[in-house]
Amino acid sequence: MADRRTSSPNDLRAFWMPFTANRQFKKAPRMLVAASGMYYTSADGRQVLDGTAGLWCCNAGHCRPRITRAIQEQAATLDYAPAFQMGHPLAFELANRLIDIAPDNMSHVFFTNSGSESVETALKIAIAYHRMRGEGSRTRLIGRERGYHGVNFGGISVGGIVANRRVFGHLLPGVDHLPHTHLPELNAFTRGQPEHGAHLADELERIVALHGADTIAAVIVEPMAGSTGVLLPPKGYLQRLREICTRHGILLIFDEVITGFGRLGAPFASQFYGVEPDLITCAKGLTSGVIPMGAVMTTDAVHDAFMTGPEHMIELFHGYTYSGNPIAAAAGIATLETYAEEGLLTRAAELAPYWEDALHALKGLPHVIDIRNQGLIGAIELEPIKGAPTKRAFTAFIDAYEKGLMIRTTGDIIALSPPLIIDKAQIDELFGILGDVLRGLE
Ligand code: PXG
Repeated sequence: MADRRTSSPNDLRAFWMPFTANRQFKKAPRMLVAASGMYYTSADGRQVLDGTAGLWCCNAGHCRPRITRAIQEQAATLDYAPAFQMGHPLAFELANRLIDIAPDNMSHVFFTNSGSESVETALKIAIAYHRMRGEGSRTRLIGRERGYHGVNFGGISVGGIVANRRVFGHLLPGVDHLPHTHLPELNAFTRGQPEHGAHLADELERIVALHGADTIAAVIVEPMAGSTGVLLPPKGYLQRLREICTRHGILLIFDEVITGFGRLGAPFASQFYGVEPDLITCAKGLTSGVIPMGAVMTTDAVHDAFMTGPEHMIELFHGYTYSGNPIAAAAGIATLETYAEEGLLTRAAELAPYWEDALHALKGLPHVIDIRNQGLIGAIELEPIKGAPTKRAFTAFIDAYEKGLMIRTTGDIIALSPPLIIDKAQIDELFGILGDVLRGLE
């Protein structure tokens, strides 16, 4: 039998890869075989600096011993426990620890296995919440243009990325969208939060006037939109959104799948921006990306609305086989311990000025039309090649990988989100390579 650990499989046909140019990849595969700290090892034996924390998830860096050990020990102690009508201690412990670092108004946690599932869960809780309170007409969901909320039907319905929606039929009915907040003509090359655009939150008033507040269950936004190319909230925007939701009895959901767990310099973006939503979705950094796990956090008010009726009855008909899975919970606890021990949930705030200067020093390089940043996030927007959108950024991605740096691209935007353990020398290394890549672009 072939060695299953081989780094060069000889047949790539069966695996239909997610969000990947499958044919291009299979002609020139990019295989990773190991990782440690800030670096991947490629199949051809090169060290590749991780400029993206995997897919925005490995916030503690790679193969951290405490997390590895916790998973190994848990797998040998209690591998699985039924998630429904049974419990195990680690899921309760992780929920409590999450609430300890969450915004003050959060007090309950529902576990899922991914960001997409967290989004579906939050949307369902929002609609059911109103129903529980006798406001069953509130079923409408409001998302935002250029929003990304995962790939399931609820998430792509409230999401606003056309390629993720276009070929999948009618999606959910009763959904409307706020305008996105990307105003490059006013805000290009802003450091941190842009000055212009808070007024775009008032579009929610227009949507309320159009549909009636009594038909709207929730508004869902990413406090900082990651996938669509790092779109920061204009100053005052999130505050206004919060005020309008409160005034009309609409729940506000922050999708913190990317911003959760220290990315901006506080545990959650809600704390960073000083705005408290009614529900928070998270995943990714919850286990530093090591084991699939997500969560929805919510307030007493939302949770308690369900705690009525006879006590032997299930209050919320929703959940997953792997909700709060023991091995995922062990990974989550070890991850939060690693974050606490190393101060990682606030480290981005310390490094942000250095990061910002290094990133904005790329201004003036060929084709760079905007640079954006917050915490340990950065984006470089490139002028698209006429008639071939995305090609320039994709070329940069391949070239960076070959030069020893992992970046992400979306459209013609390069996104950066390194593990929160990155140090200043590695920031210099990252922007050194990226500068070379940009200077070489046609
Ligand atoms: N919400 C947000 C805000 C996300 O960013 C999801 C939900 C879905 O999470 P799952 O775990 O179902 O993938 C995400 C995921 C990228 C990139 O490069 C972003 C995500 C995933 C993969 C790549 O921008 N975001």
